Amino acid sequence: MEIVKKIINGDRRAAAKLITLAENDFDKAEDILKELYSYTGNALVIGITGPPGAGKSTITDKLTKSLRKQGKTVGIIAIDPTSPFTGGALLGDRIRMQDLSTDPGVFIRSMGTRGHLGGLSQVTQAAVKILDALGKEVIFIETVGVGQAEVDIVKVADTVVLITMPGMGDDIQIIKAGIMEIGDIFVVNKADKEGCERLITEIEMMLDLNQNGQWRPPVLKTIATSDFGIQELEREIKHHLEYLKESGELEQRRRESAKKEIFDIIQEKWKEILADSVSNEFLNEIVTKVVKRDEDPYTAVKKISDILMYSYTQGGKK
Ligand SMILES: Nc1nc2c(ncn2[C@@H]2O[C@H](COP(=O)(O)OP(=O)(O)OP(=O)(O)O)[C@@H](O)[C@H]2O)c(=O)[nH]1
Ligand SMILES: [Mg+2]
Repeated sequence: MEIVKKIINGDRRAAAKLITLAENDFDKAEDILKELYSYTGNALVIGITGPPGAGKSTITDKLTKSLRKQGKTVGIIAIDPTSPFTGGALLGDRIRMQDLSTDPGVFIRSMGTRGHLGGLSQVTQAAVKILDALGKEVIFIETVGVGQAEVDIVKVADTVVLITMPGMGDDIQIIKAGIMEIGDIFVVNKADKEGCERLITEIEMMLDLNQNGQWRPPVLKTIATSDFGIQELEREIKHHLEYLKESGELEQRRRESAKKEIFDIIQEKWKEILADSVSNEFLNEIVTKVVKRDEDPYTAVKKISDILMYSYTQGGKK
């Protein structure tokens, strides 16, 4: 396939086009992704997550610049939070990474969290593969760690860097809420602000309580805007990668990531079949019956499943 050849030869425009296709019409992208798959699996994937404004983009930018100095190529997938809470992030990200966007060794792609027909997680995983096949050696996924969907996205990364900052009021609550356990490396950014040491202590204490597995996440201090602590962060990322390889956890993680991807795709596919083969009218009727106790939800599901299976075997949809 022409586009596959182009991507593996480093054609950025072809890569950008395929990501757009995956966003707009996943079924069509799928045929190309199938062929691309054997050219993937070489990149190191780093998830950068944390509360809005913690410094994720600034840190990604600094790490990228350092990697570029070492001759490594980099891909960045920034998931733009489209909630009003963090609105305007897109412009901010663009401005902060402007000088990177002219570097042919760096590929930056922003993706919205809404309006995906194909499911964000599935599309992000496709984008990672596309950048991987394009030859990017390190791929960053930046996403705000506030919702389950965003947390799910970085779970596919080899290493997850959880960035936080002092002065968020009840700081620790934000990291406690579900994302704590996914951090392999903790960063307290904005160490130039008050409350940094206290936050570090709180995180350390929490890690002591939640210690599971052999890897004890380090807690680092950075001032991203002035490069302070960035080198150490880089060292820790390398250290974590070594640990992953030596302990066999890299393989385990990649297995889990593949499994998650398979299930994401199954879910999206069946959702599509559901939307295509069962009308809202019919669904509403069933719901009414269930509410009135004319039917139980289990039988309702059985009836819907029968329709789905029929649709599937009739080849109405893949
Ligand atoms: N004082 C101080 N400001 C910082 C530091 N790091 C980043 N900033 C500033 O904090 C603001 C937010 O930084 P970003 O890197 O955009 O944060 P982010 O986590 O990517 O933000 P979202 O993507 O909007 O969630 C910017 O104005 C940065 O210049 C730091 O270490 N100290
Ligand atoms: Mg950002």
